[in-house]
Amino acid sequence: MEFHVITLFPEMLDAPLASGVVARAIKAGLVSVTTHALRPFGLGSYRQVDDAPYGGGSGMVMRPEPIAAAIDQVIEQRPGLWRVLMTPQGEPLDQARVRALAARQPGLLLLAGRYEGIDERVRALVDCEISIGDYVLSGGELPALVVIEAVTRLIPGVLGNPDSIREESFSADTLEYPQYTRPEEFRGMRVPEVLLSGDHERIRAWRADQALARTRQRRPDLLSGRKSG
Ligand code: JD8
Repeated sequence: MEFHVITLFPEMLDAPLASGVVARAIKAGLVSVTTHALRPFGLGSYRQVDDAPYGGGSGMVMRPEPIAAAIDQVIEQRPGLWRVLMTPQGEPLDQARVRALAARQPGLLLLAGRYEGIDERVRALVDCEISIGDYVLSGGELPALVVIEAVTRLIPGVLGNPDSIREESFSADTLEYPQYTRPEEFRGMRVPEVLLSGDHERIRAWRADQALARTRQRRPDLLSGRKSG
């Protein structure tokens, strides 16, 4: 799977891609991430990529021509990439959408903007628009990294243990059960007796019950689409 990112700040992607699951997947040749600097596509000797909004107002808007030129160059190199605009107005990212993105071959072209926004006509140049959540960020780079990490985790061979993928797909509709490791007692708080019992059926039932109770308490919205919820 290939990820390409068009951005004014390619260096913002370096550190997050240099460690952890994504770094390992890159080293193993399971994914590649290529950043494409937008600045060289800017207009004039100042390589301008933004301009004042028609109709007035504060802040600058990204001009469409540099973005179009960058997209065209990447697509010429790599036809078939699914073009994704990162934007607060996009479809909300959830695990189902991550799975759908992971199925796009040969990969994704993620467009990470800056400034107050992007010229509306850029929407005609992409295949979909995605938001990572209802909060304000300064640009699309962190959202692009979120997409890269979430999608990479689903690529076969990236996570060592296939059991964890199955458990994670379960935890997309309920929250995780409480987890404990050593010591048995920490600052007066004991590990629940059932987890020390060695009774695997009781443990399984306790965890299922805890996951459901915690989900009801904290995220009832996750249960609303459920048959037995
Ligand atoms: C792309 C520019 C900043 C957006 C004024 C300052 C996604 N979930 C999300 N939150 N924020 C973004 C996001 C923000 C961006 C850009 C993504 C490009 N900005 C602008 C409009 C309002 N701010 C995002 N995905």
